[in-house]
Amino acid sequence: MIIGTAGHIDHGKTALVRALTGVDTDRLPEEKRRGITIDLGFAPLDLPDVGVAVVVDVPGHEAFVRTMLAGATGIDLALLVIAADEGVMPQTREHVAILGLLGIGGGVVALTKADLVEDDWLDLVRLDVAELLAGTAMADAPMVATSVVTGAGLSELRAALAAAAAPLSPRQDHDLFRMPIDRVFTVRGTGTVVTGTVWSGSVGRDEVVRVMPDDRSVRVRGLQAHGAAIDHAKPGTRLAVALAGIDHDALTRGAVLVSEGGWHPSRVVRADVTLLGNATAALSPRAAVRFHLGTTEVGARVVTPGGPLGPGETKPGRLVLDAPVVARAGDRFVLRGGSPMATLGGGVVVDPVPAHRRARPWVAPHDSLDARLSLALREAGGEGLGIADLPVRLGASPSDVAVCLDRHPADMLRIGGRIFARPYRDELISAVIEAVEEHHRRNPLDAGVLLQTVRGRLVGRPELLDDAVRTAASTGQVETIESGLVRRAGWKPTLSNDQTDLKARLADAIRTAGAEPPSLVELSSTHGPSVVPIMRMLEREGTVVQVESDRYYDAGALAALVDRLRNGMVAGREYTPSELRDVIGLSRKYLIPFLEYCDRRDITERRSAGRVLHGR
Ligand SMILES: Nc1nc2c(ncn2[C@@H]2O[C@H](COP(=O)(O)OP(=O)(O)OP(=O)(O)O)[C@@H](O)[C@H]2O)c(=O)[nH]1
Ligand SMILES: [Mg+2]
Repeated sequence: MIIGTAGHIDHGKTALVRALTGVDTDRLPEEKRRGITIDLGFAPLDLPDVGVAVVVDVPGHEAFVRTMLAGATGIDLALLVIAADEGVMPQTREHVAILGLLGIGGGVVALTKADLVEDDWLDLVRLDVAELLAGTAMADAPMVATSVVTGAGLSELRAALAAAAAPLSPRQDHDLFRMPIDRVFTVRGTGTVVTGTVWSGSVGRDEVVRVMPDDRSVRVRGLQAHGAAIDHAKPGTRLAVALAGIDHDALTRGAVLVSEGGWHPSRVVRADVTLLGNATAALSPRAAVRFHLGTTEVGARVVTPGGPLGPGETKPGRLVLDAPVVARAGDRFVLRGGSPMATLGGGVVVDPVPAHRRARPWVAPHDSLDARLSLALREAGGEGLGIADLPVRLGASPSDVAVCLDRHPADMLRIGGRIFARPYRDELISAVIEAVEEHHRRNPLDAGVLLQTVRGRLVGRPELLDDAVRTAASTGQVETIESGLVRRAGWKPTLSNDQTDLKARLADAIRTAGAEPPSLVELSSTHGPSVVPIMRMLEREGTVVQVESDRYYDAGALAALVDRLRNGMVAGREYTPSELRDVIGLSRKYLIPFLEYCDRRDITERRSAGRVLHGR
C-alpha cells in the first residue's frame, strides 16, 4: 500500500509524516537549510489491521510539481495536507487536479496546524475544502484536524488512513512487471541501485529485466523492501533493485524497469486527452507541453481532430513526443505547460504503439477488451499483431488477453506468434486467385506464375501470404507445382496450331545446332515473339536445358558435352579454360557459360588456378 502526500508548500506534510512514522523525510542538507522539501521522501507507516504502508512525502513548492508528479504516480491513496491557518492555496488546487488526472481513487484530508486556529475558523476551512473536492474522487474523503505540536488528531488520522486502505484490493501480480524508477544511486560493494514503486507484476532476484526507453537487458542482483533483502517483490511494493551490468550514470529518474518482451518505446501515443476546466486557453498542436507518465517527463505536442482542445473538453488525440516513452494502454498521464508552468490537463493512453500516425476510428479506454482487440487487429492489416505485445497494447493481463483470444476464433487467425484479422486474410486469398488468373490471361503459354511474383502483389507478412496461398490451394482454387509455380487448379497451357508448329521447329533448331545453339535473341528474330514461353515449355518437358539466361541447349547435346568434359579431364588436376577448350572443342563464347553451368551443377569446381572435376 502506497500513500502519497499532496498539498501546498509549508502546509506541514513533512512534519505530519514524521509525527506519524518517526521518519524525517527531509534528508538533504539543502532541505534542512531551506526548511522545504525538494526531493521525494519515503517512510513506512504501520496501519492497524492493514499492515505496513509506505508514505511518499512530496514537495509542495510550485517549482517542484514535476517531482510531486513522480511521487504521486503509482500511489493507492492520497494524504491531502491543508494547513488550517492558510486553507486552500494554489498548489492545493494543482495537486488535487493532478490526483484526479492520475485517477487516484481516494484518500484522507489532514487539516494541519489546527493548534493555530479557532474552531469556527476550522469550520470555514472545512467548507472551502469540501467545495474544492466536490465532484472529485476525494469528495467523500474524511477530514481530520491535526497538530504535530499538541498531537491532536494523529491517531484519528491513522485510523482514517487504515479505514481508507482496508477495502482496496491488492494489485494483480499475474501481470507484466513494471517499475518506474524514481531514484538512482550507487552503493559501495553493490553497485547501481534504483528505487521505485512496483506498478504491476512481480520480479525476483537473478531475473533479467529490461531498462526502458533504452531497451537493454540487465540482471537483478538483489531486491530490498522496507530495508530488508527479499527474493521476490509483489506489485505495490516500494522497492530497491540492485542491477548488474549497468552503470548508474546510464540511468535517471524517468527510466522504467519492465519484464522482457512486449514493451516498446514509442514517440507517438494515442490517448483520450482532457484539458482542465480552469485552463486559460485552448490547447493547440502548436503549444509545446510537458508530458508526465510515471516518473518520465518529455516534451510533447497534442494533436486533436477538429481543432484545439477547449477548457473542460476531453477528446481523442495523438501525443507526439520529443523522446520515446514506454507506455501501456490505460496509463494515466499529466500535461503541464504555459508560463509560468502549470498543470493543464492529462488523460488516458488508448494505444501506446499506434500502427498509424494518422487519426483512426476510436476505441475509448473503457471499451471492452474485445472491442479494443478487434480495432487493433483491423488496423494492423497484413502486419498483424504479436501476441506477446498485446498485454501492453491493450492494457490487459496476459491471462485476460489469452481468454479474449480464445473467444474470437471466427474473426482472427493465429499464425505462429501473431494474429491477423481473418477477413483481411480472406481478401488476400481472393487477391491470390486474381493474380494467378491475370497471369494466365496475359501469359497463356506459361505453366503458372512464380510464387514470388504473387507475393509481390500482396501486402502483408510472409507467413500470412503463405497462409493465403496454402488456403487457396487447400480449397482447390489454385495449385502449387514444383519449381515454385502457382497455377489455377488443372491449368494447362494451350498451343494454337501455329504455336505447335513453332514448338517443333524450335526443338529442331536447337537439336541441329548441337553444342553451339542459337541465343533467344537470335531465335526470336527468326521465329517471332512467342519463342520465350515456348522455350520455357520445352524446358519443362525436358527437351532443352537453359545454360545461360539467353541460351538453351538440346538436352541430349548438353549431356554429350558434359560426358566429353568428364572423360577428357584427369581427376584432381586443375585445367585452365584454354586447356578445357582443347578437351571439348567449344569456342570461347560458348565455353565460359558452359563451364559456369558445370560449376553450378557441381560437375566441375572452380579453383584459383583453374577447374577440377568436382569432388575428386
Ligand atoms: N504550529 C504548527 N506548526 C506546524 C505544524 N505542522 C507543521 N508546522 C510547521 O510548518 C512548517 C512547514 O512544515 P513542513 O512539514 O516542512 O511543511 P511541508 O508541507 O512539508 O513543506 P514542503 O515540503 O516544502 O511543501 C514548519 O516550520 C513546521 O514546524 C503544526 O501542526 N502546528
Ligand atoms: Mg515537506
